[in-house]
Amino acid sequence: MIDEVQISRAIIDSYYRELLNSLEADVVIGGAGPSGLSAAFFLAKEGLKVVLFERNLRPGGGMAGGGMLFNKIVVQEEAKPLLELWGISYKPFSETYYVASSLEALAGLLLNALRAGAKIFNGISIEDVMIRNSKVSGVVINWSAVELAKLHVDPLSIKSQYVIDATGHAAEIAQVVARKTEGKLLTATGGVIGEKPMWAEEGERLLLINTREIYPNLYVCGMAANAVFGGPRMGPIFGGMLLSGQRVASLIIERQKSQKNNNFK
Ligand code: 48F
Repeated sequence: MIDEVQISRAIIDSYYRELLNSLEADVVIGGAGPSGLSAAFFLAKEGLKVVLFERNLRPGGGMAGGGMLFNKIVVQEEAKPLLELWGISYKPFSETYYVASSLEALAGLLLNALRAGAKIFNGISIEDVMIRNSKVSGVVINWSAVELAKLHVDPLSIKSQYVIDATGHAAEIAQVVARKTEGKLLTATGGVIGEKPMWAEEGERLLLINTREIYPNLYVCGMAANAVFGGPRMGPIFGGMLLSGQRVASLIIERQKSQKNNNFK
């Protein structure tokens, strides 16, 4: 016998438990695009408690659309090992370019991040942060449906040791912090400088340099990193996004390790 109420109970109970268990995290990530998912994978694989909030119904950000809805992505040599790590098939195209299905890339990355243990909540937006003693200490969330309908509904808060802004071109979390601290980001202006016009090679190069801490305990990766520091956009080459997620994860993992070592001294 199939009982509708039992189905409802199963969904509400398991979701509610997962959300309750996510109120305090090691790392909260805003945005499930390629860079956010890559960061989630590497952090969760290392055993950190990772909670990711994605505004849209479907994760993936700009990845599924490939280039102008041609659903393929291009990845350069440096990021090929990541495709292999996540079991994403690809084909070489000329000497140093590889092409993958944007759908397979998204599916492979998402599955790997989930299986590594990252908790991903879709349909929830980060609208604000918590700051204590001049350090980011968590995020403020609300249903995206509430945001879209402009309903006057107060949000809820999640505590986190680190927050990663992986919200893409809009760098939404960095924007909030810049505004609420009156320009205390670690950029030349103290604010979000804004992304520059398309230049794929320079954009990819700067992306990894720009992937870093931008306010105490707030990191930025992916397109948001170039938006914060004024780097160019790069279009549908995705290697940099995946490597940026890996880089932000390694910065946080190294920091965690050195803190632990210091505690033992
Ligand atoms: O834009 P997006 O894919 O960011 P990314 O990881 O990758 C950029 C590429 O897709 C592409 C590119 C490649 O060369 O330039 O654009 O940097 O994904 C960002 C995700 O963040 C979500 C948004 O819905 C998208 O899925 N997002 C944005 N703001 C918020 C958010 C927010 N305030 N709270 C939660 N999710």
